[in-house]
Amino acid sequence: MSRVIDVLNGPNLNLLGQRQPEIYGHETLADIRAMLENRATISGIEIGFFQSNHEGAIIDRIHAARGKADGIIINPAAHTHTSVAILDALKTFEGPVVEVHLSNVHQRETFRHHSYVSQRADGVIAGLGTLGYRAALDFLIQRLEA
Ligand code: CA2
Repeated sequence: MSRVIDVLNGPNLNLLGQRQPEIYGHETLADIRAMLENRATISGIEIGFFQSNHEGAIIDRIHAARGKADGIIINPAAHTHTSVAILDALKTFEGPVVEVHLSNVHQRETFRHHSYVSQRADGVIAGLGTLGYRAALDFLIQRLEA
């Protein structure tokens, strides 16, 4: 049975590549998805890919990943800094979780310095742009193959 990594993206990330390229770069979410799918295919892994502007939809997707996905990569976007509900949902997921941020949140406003999600994440990547998603996938593949 093929392994599945679910990649979840929070609010406004659908606009990636269209606004604020000085912070978030020029690549779109579709570019990230294609890059991850290419990498995953080599290892016979399936990528689930999801973006929502709604907190509840992200929580529903995390619940759906339980018993189905083997790992989660999540960029919760602004929910990172506010959402105990996403943290609680991730605590119900049994596999490894990597939290990714395109920007270096620690160089930005102080309200971005705290993440609720980090308490559950096995790893946290910030400031590497889209490469952060790729690094997260490499980590999860290595964990799955171990
Ligand atoms: O750096 C990241 O990946 C963030 O998770 C992005 C969030 C921000 O609230 C976090 O503090 C850090 C914001 C995502 C907004 O995405 C946009 C993309 C294009 C244009 C405008 C916003």
